[in-house]
Amino acid sequence: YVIKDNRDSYLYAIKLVSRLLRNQGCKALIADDSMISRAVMRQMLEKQLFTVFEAQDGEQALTMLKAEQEIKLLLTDYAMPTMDGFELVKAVRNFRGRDDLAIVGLSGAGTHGLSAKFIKYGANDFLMKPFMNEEFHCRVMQTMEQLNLIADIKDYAHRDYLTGLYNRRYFCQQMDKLLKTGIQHSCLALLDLDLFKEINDKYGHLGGDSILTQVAQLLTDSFSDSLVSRVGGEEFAVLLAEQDIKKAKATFDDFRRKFAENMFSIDEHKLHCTVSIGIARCEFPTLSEVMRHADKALYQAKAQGRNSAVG
Ligand code: GH3
Ligand code: MG
Ligand code: MG
Ligand code: MG
Repeated sequence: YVIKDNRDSYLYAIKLVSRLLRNQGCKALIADDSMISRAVMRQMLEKQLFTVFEAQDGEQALTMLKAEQEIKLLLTDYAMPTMDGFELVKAVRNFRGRDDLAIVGLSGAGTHGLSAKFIKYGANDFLMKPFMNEEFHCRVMQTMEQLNLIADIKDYAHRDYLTGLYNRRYFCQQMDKLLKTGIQHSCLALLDLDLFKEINDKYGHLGGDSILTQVAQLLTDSFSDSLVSRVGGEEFAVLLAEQDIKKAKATFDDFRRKFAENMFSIDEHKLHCTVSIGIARCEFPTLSEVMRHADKALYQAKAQGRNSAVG
């Protein structure tokens, strides 16, 4: 890329590089029956830092997309043997949404009207062959930027701003889905920090915030394979893949002990905190019932003097 020596193009170059870097590690699939076309596109995609896969027809591409969930970009020709580009796009959109896979359709000259059809079937954009390198570059970058923006927006919607944990909205959505497919083999724990108001009173709201961030880190370190969420101000939920509630209780008792021994810090102050935990089996059909049982157990943990786990 040519970068002229002035401030605007310098800033543009920085933007371009940061966009390109987001492609690093991204997988792209080229579906085209022409070996030459595939080679040309491969070279350009590799320049854009993609890891490139190739398919010679629609059917082969479909098989690869089913096997490889990590492919984020599909470039597909229209005219191919066994399954054409339209059929491919239609079939792919049944299991890969626009928030998950970007598709650019391609076709040779003299096939007017194909762009609209490609887009109707679910492609994000269209390129006429032979294309200019610059147009290819711009369209691919723009399509990827849209995909990345959707990923960013989803992340904002699903995560809690302070701690980076999943938020209550995402937690409820996931739990509703999981309860429908059956998670009787799991237990849900609700964790509520003990006497957190006192921490806020003593160290201020920012001090309290810092503790919440440290708690989130402790939770993700301790339950890396579980769905961990911040479901309220100083309330957290952990979905543990453990059928036996006694074993789940033992796991959370260990965590509670570790939590009480942990040295938290607010600026130069060092302090200990405790947490109360209520555990319920996910054996009820709705989230509100599971939550009600976990909440009841949590209430009991508070009533029996806090710093305890009840299940
Ligand atoms: P208990 O042991 O009974 O749970 O006592 P508690 O003081 O923790 O009581 P309660 O659950 O009623 O109070 C929670 C406090 O958490 C109240 C609120 O000011 C504080 N809090 C909620 N969200 C945040 C937050 O985002 N940051 C900070 N710093 N504090 C928060
Ligand atoms: Mg072709
Ligand atoms: Mg609370
Ligand atoms: Mg509390």
